Amino acid sequence: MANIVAIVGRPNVGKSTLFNRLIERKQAIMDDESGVTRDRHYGVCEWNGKKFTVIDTGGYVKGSTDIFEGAIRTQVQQALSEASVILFMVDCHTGLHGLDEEFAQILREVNKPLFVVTNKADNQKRIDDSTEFYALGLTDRLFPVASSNGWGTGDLLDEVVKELDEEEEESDSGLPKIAILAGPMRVNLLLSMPYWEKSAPSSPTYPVPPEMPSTRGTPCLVKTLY
Ligand SMILES: Nc1nc2c(ncn2[C@@H]2O[C@H](COP(=O)(O)OP(=O)(O)OP(=O)(O)O)[C@@H](O)[C@H]2O)c(=O)[nH]1
Ligand SMILES: [Mg+2]
Repeated sequence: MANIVAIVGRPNVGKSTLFNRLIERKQAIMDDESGVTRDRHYGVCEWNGKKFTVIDTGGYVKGSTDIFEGAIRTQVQQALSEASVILFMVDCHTGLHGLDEEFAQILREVNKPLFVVTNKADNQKRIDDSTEFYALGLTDRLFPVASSNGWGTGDLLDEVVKELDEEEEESDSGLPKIAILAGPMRVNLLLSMPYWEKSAPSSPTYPVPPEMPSTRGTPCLVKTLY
């Protein structure tokens, strides 16, 4: 199984801030405003020689009829099913929130290694206040961190990598890749894309290398999807 760590939690707790720190890039948008992340973001983290994929998700709001919040819920469910380890992020500055409790109910049904990450532990008082999240009854693996400056993230990662497979990632990026070898018409049909040119610029189309085996028809494209 691929080594995938998903960061989930209610809006505005600092999921994207932790994600960016883990992948050491400012890839996901971080903001004071809630609901900034709407899609899943994938990146690669390496810790103690182990490479793994990290997923940043949108802030989960249960039961809302808002169309965007509904879409975020779907994205979060997908991330939970892909993940091998789950980081449930909460905010120890705001304290235990009703949405944390609602999300905890969902996580109780997911049988995967779980860590509660109490973010915004910027000072000793907040570190101490983090213990209130034991009341969620999810796990005793609770880690106060300050994602904005990285405090505590090393101790968290030390434990997270223990849950990951030893097996090395096959690709350099660690991201899932699908190669499709076929004539353009067939692949376009499969992907419901009118033209290769209209596909995402980040998923390039390559000419078939000469050493690739031929299929019936005229194989001419290898597409790598991220
Ligand atoms: N004080 C403090 N603020 C932080 C910390 N980590 C993140 N923040 C702030 O919290 C706010 C929300 O951060 P985001 O990373 O956008 O939060 P998010 O959970 O991804 O938010 P959504 O995408 O809306 O769900 C931003 O203003 C961050 O700067 C931290 O360790 N300490
Ligand atoms: Mg975000």
